[in-house]
Amino acid sequence: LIQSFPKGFLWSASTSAYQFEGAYLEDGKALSIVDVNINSKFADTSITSDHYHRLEEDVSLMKELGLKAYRFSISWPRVLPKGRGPINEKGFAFYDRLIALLKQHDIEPIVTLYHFDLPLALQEEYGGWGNRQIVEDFEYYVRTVMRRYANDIKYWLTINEQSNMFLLPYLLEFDPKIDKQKQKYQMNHYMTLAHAKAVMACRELCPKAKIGPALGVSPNYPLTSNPKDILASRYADDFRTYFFLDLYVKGVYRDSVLNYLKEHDIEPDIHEQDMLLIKEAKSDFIALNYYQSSTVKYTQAQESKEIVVNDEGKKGSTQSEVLAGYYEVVDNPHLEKNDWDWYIDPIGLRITLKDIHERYQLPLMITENGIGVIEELSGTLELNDDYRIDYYQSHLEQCLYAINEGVELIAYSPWSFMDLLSTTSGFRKRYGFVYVDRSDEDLRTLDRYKKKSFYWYQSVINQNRII
Ligand code: BGP
Repeated sequence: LIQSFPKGFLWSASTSAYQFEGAYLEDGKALSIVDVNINSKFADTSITSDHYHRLEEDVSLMKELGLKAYRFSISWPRVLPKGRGPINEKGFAFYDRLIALLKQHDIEPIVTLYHFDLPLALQEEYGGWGNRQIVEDFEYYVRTVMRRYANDIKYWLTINEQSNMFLLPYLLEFDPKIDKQKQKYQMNHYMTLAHAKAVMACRELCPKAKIGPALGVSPNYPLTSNPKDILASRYADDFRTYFFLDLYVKGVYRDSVLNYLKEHDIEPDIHEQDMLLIKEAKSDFIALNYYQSSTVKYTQAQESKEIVVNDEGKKGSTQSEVLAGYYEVVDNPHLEKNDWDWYIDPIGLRITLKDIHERYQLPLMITENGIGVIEELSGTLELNDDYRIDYYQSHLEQCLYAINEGVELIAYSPWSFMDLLSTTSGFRKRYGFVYVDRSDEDLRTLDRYKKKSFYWYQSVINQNRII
């Protein structure tokens, strides 16, 4: 195995606005749907890691880590508090400073345009992603951002985890009067159009930049060699991964999913021009968020079930998804999992990279990969997160195998640069290379401490190889 990564490889790390910035009502920022819908069970969402007030310190840590790139998201309600209309200059000033600092330190910004944080104003006004109006408003937001940063940003990510917004219960708001599945597929159609509008805006406003989606992916293994389980695994791949990628890359609705939508009478409202736009707006690369694999078996269940997330970190409390007639998600006896029932499966990453490369023939980025753990500083203010080093080491090794076999992997951006608010579980579930001194209940000093993995990642970047 060749140990080195390609020249110019983008060693990065990731965060997102609502999980990292804090200051959720400061300097003119308005609330987003995630600010109000997520996590209040554990930690409030107003301060998170206080990055907004510690920008210089945090970028210095990125520099010290040796990052070649940094993935962050722009908060739509920070720059356009009402979702459209007047710009919030103070909100933009924060990103102006961040981008200028990154450039000063030769760190390439990778910008996510949408990371779950729809302006609450648009949800209240017309139902957010449930209304076609969202496509126009998203385009206005994207064009406003792209005009401002046309010369600064080389890599744009459109929408974070369209697939998981679909799967997880709390990332979207639904109208209780309309069938939920129908709404989900309709919202998905509008998101796909919004993504396509962003791609077209990029072609026009930032012709030298590259743009693509950031999708949450897992391979779906069959539980046994029973052909019914094999079929279940293929369908799970269709519904959870290829459905989205076919729309982004090929501009088509996948037949198996379309058939399901027709049979259940939940086809979205698709205009003829929609498909022309979606087809025209081809992505330049595919960004992947990979945490774990999934295993499925055939099911005779008559009723579908949504996942019930294990947010407490009590092993075994996840209630898995069932798609009636197609597949049921089950345990994998061959893999270890963390306290939140997330399987640790580095080989699954190689399988995913190879598979997506072969199907879509586009450059790939890994925009999230990591392990959530309950952690406390020791008495000497150290944190020996060897498990995190092992996790990254083993996943990077699989990336190298994939690269050696022809996969064009251009970036690795683990989750997360620093401890931040978890989407499912508040502050107790930590992912960072840098520890933030706070708990769910107590804000403490909010000071930053480098974990052992920080120094490990620093050497990896420095040597451009795994060590
Ligand atoms: C992804 C999201 C991130 C992040 C990560 C970890 O789905 O894009 O925003 O939160 O998962 O998830 P969690 O925080 O729930 O452990």
